[in-house]
Amino acid sequence: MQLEKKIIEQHNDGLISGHQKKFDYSAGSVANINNVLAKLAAFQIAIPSWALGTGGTRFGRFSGGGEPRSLEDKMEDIGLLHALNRSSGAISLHIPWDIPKDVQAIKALAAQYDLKFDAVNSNTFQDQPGQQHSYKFGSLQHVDKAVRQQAIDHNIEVIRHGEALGSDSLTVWLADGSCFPGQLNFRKAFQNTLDSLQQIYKALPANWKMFVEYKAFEPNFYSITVGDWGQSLLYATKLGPQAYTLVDLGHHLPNANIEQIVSLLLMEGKLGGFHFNDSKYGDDDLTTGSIKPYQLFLIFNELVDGMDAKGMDHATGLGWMIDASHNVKDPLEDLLQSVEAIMIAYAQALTVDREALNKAQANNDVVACQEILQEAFRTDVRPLVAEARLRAGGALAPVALFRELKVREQLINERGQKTVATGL
Ligand code: PSV
Ligand code: MN
Ligand code: MN
Repeated sequence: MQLEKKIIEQHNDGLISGHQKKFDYSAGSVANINNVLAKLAAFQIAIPSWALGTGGTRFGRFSGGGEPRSLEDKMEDIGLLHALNRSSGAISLHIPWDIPKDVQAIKALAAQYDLKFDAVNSNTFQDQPGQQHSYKFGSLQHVDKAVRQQAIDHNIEVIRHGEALGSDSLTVWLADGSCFPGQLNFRKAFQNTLDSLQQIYKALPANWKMFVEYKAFEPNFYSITVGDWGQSLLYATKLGPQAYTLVDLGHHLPNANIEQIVSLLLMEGKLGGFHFNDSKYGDDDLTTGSIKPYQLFLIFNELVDGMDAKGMDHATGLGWMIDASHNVKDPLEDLLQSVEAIMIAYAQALTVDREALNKAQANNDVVACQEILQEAFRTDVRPLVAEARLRAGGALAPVALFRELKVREQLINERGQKTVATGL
């Protein structure tokens, strides 16, 4: 199904007077409101192809019905999200789950839904049917050169798929590591991984970026070979100017100061992009902003400050992607909530009185610093985000419209109750 403009306009007509009052009030206190609205409208967050079905847990999976059965269905879902919020104009593919059968047809579909192809992701954390060597003991780090070569070849194949579609970045996340002390020689594992990444790096087209994603633990629980931002930065630095660190918010040990990590990576020109999600304990992959919205705001505060200092364009300077999926919500409603939370945090960060903050910091006025940040965080910027969406042709209340139109019921009618997407 594709949402007609007319339907969105009718929905907006019903809400416009209430919205206008809220927007006028909020806009009154924002300097450069048109500038803020233009930045919000330009900001696009890629949707991962694997988040469109209900996520499983280690203990079970409770499918929701009408889930995408193919890459075409996944794109249809993201097309719906983008029509509703005008901020989800990109898809991130995971290979081999999403290998296109007909590249030209997939590109035409992307154009129809107004979608770009974001980073392509390789998968050496699972064995695929018919695969010659197993990744049980790692992939790019493996003690056996033949296994490493298989994983290198896979990553190069992923780059080629991405090239054909018009993507311009590769995200490498490795489950490589060890579960028990003594299992692995850390230095050899690092050297093997670096050597493998170098082979992949050589295959990158000149305009491409490689994102090296780190994760503290899971599925290996004693050591992970790209376990934190320091290790990722080490790889990215040794690899060269096309390699960057990717920050997945759920991949840190509890209470890590992610905003400080982001600030320094950005300062060093080595921050590549994000996987947004939220968590209480580990890599929980919960809806972005559902647990720690203040942390999300503080991250965006560093991003806006750091990107402005370098004259970087917010929308295109880094890779913005969601990496969340779970068990109990409608995946599409969940993604609408994640995108909204990201847009709110970004809008709050855009409205921070930076001059006053700089002054307060220079005077060691700790109280004023907190007041300035919390003034922005506690101001309701939702009308600004809604106005940017309205001007871009989206819906004033995306989740409400999704429910009014009974989108899920329509997808179930179209695809069936028991459908399974390829993926996790
Ligand atoms: C791993 O936990 C991760 O965050 C990586 O980004 C993977 O590519 C993704 O999840 C899907 O498994
Ligand atoms: Mn991730
Ligand atoms: Mn993860």
